[in-house]
Amino acid sequence: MQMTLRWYGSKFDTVTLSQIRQIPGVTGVITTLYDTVPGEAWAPEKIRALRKEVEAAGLTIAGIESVNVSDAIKVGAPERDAHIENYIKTLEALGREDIHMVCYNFMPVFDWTRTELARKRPDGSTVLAYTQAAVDALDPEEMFSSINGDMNGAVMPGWEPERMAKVKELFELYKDVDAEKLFENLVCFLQKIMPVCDKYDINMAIHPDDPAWSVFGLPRIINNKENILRLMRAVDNKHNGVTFCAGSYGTDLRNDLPGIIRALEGRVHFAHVRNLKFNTPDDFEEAAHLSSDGSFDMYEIMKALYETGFDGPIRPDHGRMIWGEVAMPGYGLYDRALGAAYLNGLWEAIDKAKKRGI
Ligand SMILES: [Mn+2]
Repeated sequence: MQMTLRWYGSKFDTVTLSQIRQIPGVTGVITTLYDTVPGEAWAPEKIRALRKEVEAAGLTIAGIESVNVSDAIKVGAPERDAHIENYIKTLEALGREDIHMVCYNFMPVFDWTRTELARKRPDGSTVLAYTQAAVDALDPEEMFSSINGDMNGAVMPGWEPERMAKVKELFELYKDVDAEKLFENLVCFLQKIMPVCDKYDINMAIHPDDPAWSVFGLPRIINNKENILRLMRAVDNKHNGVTFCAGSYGTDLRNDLPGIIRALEGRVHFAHVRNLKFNTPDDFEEAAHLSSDGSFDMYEIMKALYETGFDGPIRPDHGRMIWGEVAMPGYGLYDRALGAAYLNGLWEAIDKAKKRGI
């Protein structure tokens, strides 16, 4: 595995590449071009410039999170074919820059959903949190304004104001798209991009839905073992793979996280490893990465990755806001650096125990 950190680019991130370079064991970043619009092809020279910037700091681009899929592709609108052609051009350009992992999601309208971006924990840190009662009491537009007020001036991916201004239109677009239709559109998209992925050895890694159930009546299709295995079988190509995100699959306590990893052996191309603390089954907050701070057994998650031969990029996920840091919620430096060190420690212990036959 390669330990990485998500980085939003020098224009948008409060964390610098030189800070990331000093986290022990972190050798790469997961990044993207933030001034692109889903459906457009990325300019090869911008990818080249981004790569040069990252490499000049002594790091590599370990993968892209994300090349976003347009709503037209998700709903099967008339512009779909043109957008898929552009997606293919983007993949070609990434392949030529020696980038071989692309994360994406197929969530309708909203990317991840949280109801609070700064819930206070007993240790004084603040974290992202979700409570179903709050979602049930809100309509989607109110949801956006309540989240937007709490972003520390940052723009969260998937929650861009221009996009949220059109929430009503977006809901309209998805009104005839049920889970089955969405799944069909996903399969169609993957079948069309697999040849270019084969040519450039690009591992596509679908991010699960977060939370792992329907929000505001919108369909969710990547949320448990059965559904993700169905997608793996529907497009049975190694390049059709998965981002294993502990904090997303883990929102549903019925999901057995190490079991999902083991069922996906050979198809997990990227891992987001973080911990959640459940107060009730539908109220959770993001915890420190350590097992003891949350509800997941992080050792078993790392062991399942190790034992299935996982060799892709991995990153700590949302961190708590600690030590007075002001940053994009979930994406400060300090707690994610602690997370990376902890995950590296677990990996080293598992690796040495295996090699010594313990
Ligand atoms: Mn994730």
